[in-house]
Amino acid sequence: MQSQTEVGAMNEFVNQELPQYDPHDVNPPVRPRFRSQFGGLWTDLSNADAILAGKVATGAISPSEGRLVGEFIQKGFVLLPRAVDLNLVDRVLEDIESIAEGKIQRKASYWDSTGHHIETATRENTVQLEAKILDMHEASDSAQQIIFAPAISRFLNIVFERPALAFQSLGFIRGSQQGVHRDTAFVRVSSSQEFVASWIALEDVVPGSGELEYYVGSHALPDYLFSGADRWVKPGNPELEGFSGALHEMAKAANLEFTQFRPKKGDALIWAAELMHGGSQIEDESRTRKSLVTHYCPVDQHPMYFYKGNQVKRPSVGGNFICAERWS
Ligand SMILES: O=C(O)CCC(=O)C(=O)O
Ligand SMILES: [Fe+2]
Repeated sequence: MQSQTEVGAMNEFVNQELPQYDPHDVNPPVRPRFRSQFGGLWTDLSNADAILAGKVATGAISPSEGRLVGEFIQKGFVLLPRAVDLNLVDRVLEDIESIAEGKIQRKASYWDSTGHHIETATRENTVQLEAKILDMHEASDSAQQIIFAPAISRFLNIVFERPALAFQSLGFIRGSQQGVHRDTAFVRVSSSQEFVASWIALEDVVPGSGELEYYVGSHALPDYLFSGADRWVKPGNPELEGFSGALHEMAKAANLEFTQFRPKKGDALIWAAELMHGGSQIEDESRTRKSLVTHYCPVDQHPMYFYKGNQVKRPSVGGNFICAERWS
């Protein structure tokens, strides 16, 4: 037996009024649809609220999980305070130290005065401009423990309705200072809207450190198409220069709130593929902003880098899976 509260979750949808319709028409008056022409998760469907209420009513998820997912549907992100055990965060920090010392081999992507590089991670290059340690989750059990911490894993499984595949992670020691973007322009997955990202704070984030920032509800704004039609941006497309500015304009025209994320160590934020976000300018050069960002899709989907071959999906924590890109 379900409790009254859970069954009650469905009430407002049971006798929902239908749009005006002609009963003799040969087509139905209701057509659930995705906002994006490229599809999405069930949380992106026009009837997501009814599906969510149904999950609560049938006991598939708890009322408090329902509230969390409701927020995600509406705002395009959700905060999971203290999602990760602090001892585990310390172990991930130790692994980052081992990566900087070369005891664990990982690549870092960074910029310097001579351009962009992807090279073996070192203490020096991991603090360069826009430096990220690539796919540390593949080499670190502790990283897998935190990217699939129980609260994160549960949330992923609810929005994906199946196990998650962590297919890309970026370890930051300093703020990224990346302009506002939507990950759907760059992160290529076979079903382009079916992924989310998590941002796990590896330390308390302080003002001026280049905080993550985002427009609340911006995932629901229209698709941004490159060359008028494309989901993904080709490297070197000159439109890329105006991308960030165009997104700021769209979000401002819709009067969306722009927020900076100042989490405590162990807090996690999960955002939808279409949320507009970026890294703010670093005001205080002495500040680090240690964080781990991970992109996940449902396990039956493939990141597009699979075309290179040799990639495998390996079982990981909580019934979820991991894979990683091969950087040659
Ligand atoms: O952490 C940041 O500053 C931004 C990271 C980001 O946008 C991403 O990895 O997709
Ligand atoms: Fe991003």
